[in-house]
Amino acid sequence: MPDASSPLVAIVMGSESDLPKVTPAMEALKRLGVPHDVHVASAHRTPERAIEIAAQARDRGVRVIIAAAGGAAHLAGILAAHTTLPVIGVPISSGALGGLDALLSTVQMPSGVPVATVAIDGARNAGLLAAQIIAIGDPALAARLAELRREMAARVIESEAHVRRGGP
Ligand code: RP5
Repeated sequence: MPDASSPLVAIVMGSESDLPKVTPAMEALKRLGVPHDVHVASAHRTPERAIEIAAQARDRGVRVIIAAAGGAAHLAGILAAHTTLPVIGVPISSGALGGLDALLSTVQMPSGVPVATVAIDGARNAGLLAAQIIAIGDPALAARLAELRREMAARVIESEAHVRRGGP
């Protein structure tokens, strides 16, 4: 039975080796106060476990799933096939093709089973997008997201002043 501390976002990565590139999603969710948990499950090496995570997510109170994988990245797709929760795919750069393989494997879903795919190694945006989806029904979270945008804008404005003063 979900309670107030139950994870709202489940982050799934295909391998522990993906962790450094997935961490920005965790940091974004932590900054915004969105409870989340983390799983390692592979569409190819542990397909039953990946399916189980997707199939159980809604009953655990999860509202959005983030799926990060590299190479022939079928993780987001297999999770999306086993839940109607929104799935955000993060293609991870690795190997000979530098993430283009993962991007195409993640983004090119068949009609009827969507995966919202962010940029290669775009885990931070995946975390922010998950928070924005949840904020549709959470005004306090929406306010924290708006504050984050104001901080970002202030940094850009400050950087312009810095550049005009002569740069680094
Ligand atoms: C993918 O293969 C994983 O998501 C990872 O990006 C890549 C390499 O995995 P390891 O061989 O490092 O476990 O399934």
